[in-house]
Amino acid sequence: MDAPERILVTSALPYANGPIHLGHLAGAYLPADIYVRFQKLKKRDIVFICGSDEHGVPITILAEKRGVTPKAIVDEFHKRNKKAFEAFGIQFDNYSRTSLPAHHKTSQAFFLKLHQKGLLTEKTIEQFYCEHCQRFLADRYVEGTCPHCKKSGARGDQCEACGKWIDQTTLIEPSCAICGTQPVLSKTSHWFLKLGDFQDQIKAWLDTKITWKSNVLNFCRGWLSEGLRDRAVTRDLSWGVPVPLKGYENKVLYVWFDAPIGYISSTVEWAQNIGQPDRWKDYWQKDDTRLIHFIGKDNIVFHAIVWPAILMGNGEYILPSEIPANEFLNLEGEKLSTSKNYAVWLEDYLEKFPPDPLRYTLAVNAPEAKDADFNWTDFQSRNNNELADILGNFLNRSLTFIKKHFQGKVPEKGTFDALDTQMRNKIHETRVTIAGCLEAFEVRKAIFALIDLARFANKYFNDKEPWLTVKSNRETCATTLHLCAQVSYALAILMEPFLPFSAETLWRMLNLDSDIHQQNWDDAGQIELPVGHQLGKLEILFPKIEDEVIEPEIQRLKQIRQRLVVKSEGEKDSKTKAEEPMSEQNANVITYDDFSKVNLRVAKIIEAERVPKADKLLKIQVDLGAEKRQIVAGIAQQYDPADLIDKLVVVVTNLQPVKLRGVESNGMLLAAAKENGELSVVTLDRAIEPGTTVR
Ligand code: B3M
Ligand code: ZN
Repeated sequence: MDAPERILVTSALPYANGPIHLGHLAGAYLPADIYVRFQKLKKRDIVFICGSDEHGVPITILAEKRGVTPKAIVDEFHKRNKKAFEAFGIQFDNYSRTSLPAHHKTSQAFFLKLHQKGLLTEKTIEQFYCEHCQRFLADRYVEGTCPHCKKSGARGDQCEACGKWIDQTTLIEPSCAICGTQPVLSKTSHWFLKLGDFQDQIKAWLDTKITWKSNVLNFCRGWLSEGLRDRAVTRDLSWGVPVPLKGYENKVLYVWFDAPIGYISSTVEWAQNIGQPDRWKDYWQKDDTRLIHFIGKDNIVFHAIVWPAILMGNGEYILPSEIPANEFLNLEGEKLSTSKNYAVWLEDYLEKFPPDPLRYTLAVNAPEAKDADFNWTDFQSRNNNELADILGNFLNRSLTFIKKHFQGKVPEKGTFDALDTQMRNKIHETRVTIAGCLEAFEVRKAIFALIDLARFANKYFNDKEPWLTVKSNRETCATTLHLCAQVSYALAILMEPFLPFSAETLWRMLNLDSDIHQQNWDDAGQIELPVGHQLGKLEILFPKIEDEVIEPEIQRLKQIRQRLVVKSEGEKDSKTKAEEPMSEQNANVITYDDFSKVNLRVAKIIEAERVPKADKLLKIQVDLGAEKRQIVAGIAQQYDPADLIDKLVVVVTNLQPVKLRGVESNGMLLAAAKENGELSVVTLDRAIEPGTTVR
């Protein structure tokens, strides 16, 4: 495919009703970020757009459960998710929010235009109404048994168990998600997009997309063969974009109507921020722009059918060029579940580990063609056996050798023998292979090619035996290490899209003061470090991850899995409430013996300080009467170290010690944890000797 004039990349706008987890990253964010970073190194005109999806029922339900406003929810998660993405190196050019007035205006204009063009139709339909809550139950406000697979816990829009879309009135034993009351059917009016009218147009358009991934095309074919039907684009809710029509003052646009328009609003905001307010039009209205939507597979129908129909109906915008949808990521062999807390949350991960090993593991296991699995053992071995032992090892041994035997300066290059030439050619090949894979959205193959270059380079180093030639043939030795320095330079550029933080460190080690993120992709293997160039200070790029830090992560997930098995055996028909966190009631009962295994003691805090680069962690020294101990606690956002001194707290003393951010923690401090992550340390209400048992 010819290079387009410009590229607009979007990642699905995450709902601002919870934190980001690994499943999100693997599907819509990391592959997009890798692609965009690569295209930026290729010096393409490209913009990467995202933002929070701040409307919809998942948000209002959570707000009601917490007794706060939807605005409080989205404010919190917008901020947290934006920060977590940044810390993970996902470099959006703009991260907007759909609750902004500008987005409301754009969405309303879209709606009105379709309305004026006769592409919407009004219908009076029957909907469930909860007489207790006195309102219509939109989407997930109603739950029941799925009419297709007969599993309980299906919601008014979709069944999670079988994935089928549901007409809420067909739910068996429906109940209100908030109060549990059985709702009644009542009449209400809504506007529908006449999607059926777009059947031929959508089909003809999709028929031209022969290079699209088969998962996307098959999914669409399924929908088309059933015949596209009109879809309601308004809802009986008070949170969302108000419907701009008389008589609809109490209704809002359906979240899936306004959310994709959020891509446009976010691009408009980006253009304003860079001081070129009309620039967004180039990306949305010029035919020589390639529009690429990175999404997870659950979003295919919206992006490949409904959204293009809305764009066709509007007529002023280009259509998506590519929709590289990914399959799902499982966790330790089980389906991820946010409501059961069976997930690895990005914020938690970043408290304990650096970003790049996760970027690497998720890229190697990208769920491109089928569902994939993340497990901690694999994560650990990918880091230790591949990043550290292959990539890190090559860089470390080469650069250390140059430091030791060539005063840290890039050695002279002599004549190349066959092996040298092979090594040099391998750099070129790898650059071309990775580029080809990334153009085709094949992140897995691309990262395999990267690690393969490092593997080849290690073998080259071994075969050249520079530790012998340094004495026997210094010119050959210099040539070998000259080439190793050039491979290191090329590796820094080639790894930037995948491992941007390590690429930065490597750039520093090579003593280059330019910005690695601004380099030119095609320089890898072409531009060389000059002979005599002085290397910088060497660092370990990929520290090994020890069993003792991985074990607690494995155990946490295992415990949740066990609890879920007990739960699903024990309560076949009881109703599951939407977004219900694991509560004490449904966790299984333990015996007194189990409880007595936990050793709890009174401790007095004698010292506390922040852990560098971990904004949640405090390093605390406690007095336990007979001994003193160090504990790392995740309370730095609620407590100033100074305020903790002399506090009497409760500590679990017989936990296996762990290392958090490289700092040993020998025990756990008890704290009350609110759902929003806020913590309150458990203290004693009178002076008790440190070391006293707590029961
Ligand atoms: N917020 C759904 C999701 O997070 C939705 C994506 C919107 S993209 C326009 O899966
Ligand atoms: Zn109710």
